[in-house]
Amino acid sequence: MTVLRIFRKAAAAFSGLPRRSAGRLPLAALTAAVTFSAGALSPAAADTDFNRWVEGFWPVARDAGVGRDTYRRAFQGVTPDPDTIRLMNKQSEFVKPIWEYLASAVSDTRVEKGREMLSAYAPQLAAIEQRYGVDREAVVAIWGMETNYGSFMGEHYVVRALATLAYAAPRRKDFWNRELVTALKILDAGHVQPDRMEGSWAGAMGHTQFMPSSWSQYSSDYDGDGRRDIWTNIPDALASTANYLKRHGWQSGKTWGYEVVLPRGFDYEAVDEEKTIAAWSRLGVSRPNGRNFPRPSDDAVLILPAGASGPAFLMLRNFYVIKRYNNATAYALAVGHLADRVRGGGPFAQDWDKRALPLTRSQAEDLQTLLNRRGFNVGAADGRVGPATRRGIRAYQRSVGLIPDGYASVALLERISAGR
Ligand SMILES: [Ca+2]
Repeated sequence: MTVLRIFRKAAAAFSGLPRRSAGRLPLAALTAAVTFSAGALSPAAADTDFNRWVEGFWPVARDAGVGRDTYRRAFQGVTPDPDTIRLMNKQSEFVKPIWEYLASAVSDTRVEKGREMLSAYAPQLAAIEQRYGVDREAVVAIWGMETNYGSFMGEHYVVRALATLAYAAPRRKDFWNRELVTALKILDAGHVQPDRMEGSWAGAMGHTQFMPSSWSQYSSDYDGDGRRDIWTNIPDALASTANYLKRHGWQSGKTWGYEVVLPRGFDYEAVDEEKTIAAWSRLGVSRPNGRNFPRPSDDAVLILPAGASGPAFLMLRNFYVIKRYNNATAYALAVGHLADRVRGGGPFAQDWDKRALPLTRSQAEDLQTLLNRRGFNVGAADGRVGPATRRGIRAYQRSVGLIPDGYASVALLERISAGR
């Protein structure tokens, strides 16, 4: 699952995740990719090598039940995908500030279009809501986030993208092999024609950007024509998204979370903890504009996506279900907020503090190294800010009398670099 999520994340970067520009090319990249990008072999020679690989892969597909004709049609004229080669080793360096990400992910245009889709597919969405218990706005919001309501599905032929990865990716060959076999089985069963099997450079497919393995487990045949067609049949795709959320534990009739306001003198030790909403209320946590929490007994986690100077949120179970679609806080917050906006809600009440810039990957590595050196053990310095790093940051913040919000900001790095 972890691998799947990493690559779904990579795939979704092209449909609206925090966009990160090119960073360092790791040494591991200098394998098969060189064959195409740096001219170690001529393109023709590379294609011959690829063709041999395609022939060699046939027994694997055959043993999985793929027909010879399907295989031949699927690979007709297929060459390695240069976009996939270029992007498969790209390291993310920049982390887009969450306010910039949200501004583009939940733009007025996307909100407007979401409302149009809600009305255009009203009967289907009502039936899907009834069947899966997932509210229509959440389904539409994921559709909007993944492919801008089907206007951008990636334009890559899925078999080509996955075969390129199975052939040339320096790591996780088994994963790509399995995804490719599954994609071929989808063609073999006639769910979609090869020329319509569109997806991202990393094989996330159709309106909902499912990897083939997700398609196998979670796709749905809404109209009952025997095909689970997430590429050209919008109700099939929307039902598949609802099914995915339901199967990952979506709680019917509940929201994803709430924007909240923290009281003066709030004890930030409670950040990242889970308590009932009633318990949060007792600590003085409230909703902006005097609104009530509808269900005080729900459990919720308090998060500060950009530190103590930005908006705060109480996240319910459904927020973490959305993260199963794409394991990024910014993504899940954007989906939840887009759903609320599509439903008629307004923008967040609190402003982001745009000075609270997040760290790039290499800056995060530097911060981790410095924290380790100062005795705040955060584990390996890998440039990824996870729970261990946040714990270390909080311990450091406490030790120097800062608000322990655990946020890895540029200001924090500057301070610790200066030896303070
Ligand atoms: Ca169908």
